Amino acid sequence: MTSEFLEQAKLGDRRSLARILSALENGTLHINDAIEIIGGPSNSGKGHWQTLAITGAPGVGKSCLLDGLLRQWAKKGVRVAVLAVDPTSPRTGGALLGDRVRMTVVDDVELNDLIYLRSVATRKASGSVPFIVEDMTKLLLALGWQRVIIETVGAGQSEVRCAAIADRIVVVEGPARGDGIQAEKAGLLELADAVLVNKSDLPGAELHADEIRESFELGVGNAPPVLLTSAVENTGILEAAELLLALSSSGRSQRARWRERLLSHHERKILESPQLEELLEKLAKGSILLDEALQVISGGCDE
Ligand SMILES: Nc1nc2c(ncn2[C@@H]2O[C@H](COP(=O)(O)OP(=O)(O)OP(=O)(O)O)[C@@H](O)[C@H]2O)c(=O)[nH]1
Ligand SMILES: [Mg+2]
Repeated sequence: MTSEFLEQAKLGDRRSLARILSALENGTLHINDAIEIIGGPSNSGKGHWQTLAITGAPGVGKSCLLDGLLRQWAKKGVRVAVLAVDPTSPRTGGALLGDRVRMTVVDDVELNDLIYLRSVATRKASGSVPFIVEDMTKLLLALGWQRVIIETVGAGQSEVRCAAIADRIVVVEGPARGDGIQAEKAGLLELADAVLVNKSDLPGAELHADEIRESFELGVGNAPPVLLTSAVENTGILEAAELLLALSSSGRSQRARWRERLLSHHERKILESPQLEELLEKLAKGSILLDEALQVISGGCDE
């Protein structure tokens, strides 16, 4: 049954694709099995990025911006799939419908063949969300989608890790709010390959762009580009779409990103260890030490 759905999904059938992605989400299908059936990645990437994360505070305009960017990319014939991580943000309380309204590009019959939108229901997910996103991304690429965009709110560890699985990270900001660049924001900006300061139609956007550029001057090497955009007035979108499509990785973001990936994979190894239950039992009884348990999980135990 699975192979039939995969076959159909590869031919472009959206319902089959949705089913397969749900199976990954529910843990009833393992990504390696899916890839084996598909016969390996059909998408070699040709030197450009394949996955890009769009991240930033709730309500900065990520979805609206993405709508404009997708339109530009689709016009160039690029096939793009979007994974929106937990669009049921507290701000909008169940925004999947809201996102459908924002993503007007999916109603454009000339372009929507080239676009696929999918939300990742973090509350329903049975495993760790960054891994589910990573697996879904691999599957979409293997099925022939050229680029995968991950939209995630840039707050909270799990969300930042979802961004860190991507080849490139774009941080979306809003106009200045008078609080400068505090620690949490600096942490997110550290991961950025590019920054879009959105809502440039509102006061304070240029000021904030300058603040960010200034903060980047302190680092070594090339600073990531900082662009002003307005999703509602459709300004700066064309430039942003061009820039992002060919975006190279900022050397500066590499360390921060690999740190997140390393932590994610460490966690995955623990959560997916076949001995996990047994080890938890032993730890609870006090019959082994934490170090010993870690050793078993990492395969470093020769018993
Ligand atoms: N003035 C102005 N408002 C904007 C702009 N872009 C988005 N908005 C508004 O900002 C609000 C949030 O936009 P979204 O695109 O949903 O923001 P988001 O970052 O995707 O939000 P979450 O997914 O909930 O984190 C909406 O009411 C938009 O109309 C812009 O460029 N200028
Ligand atoms: Mg959104």
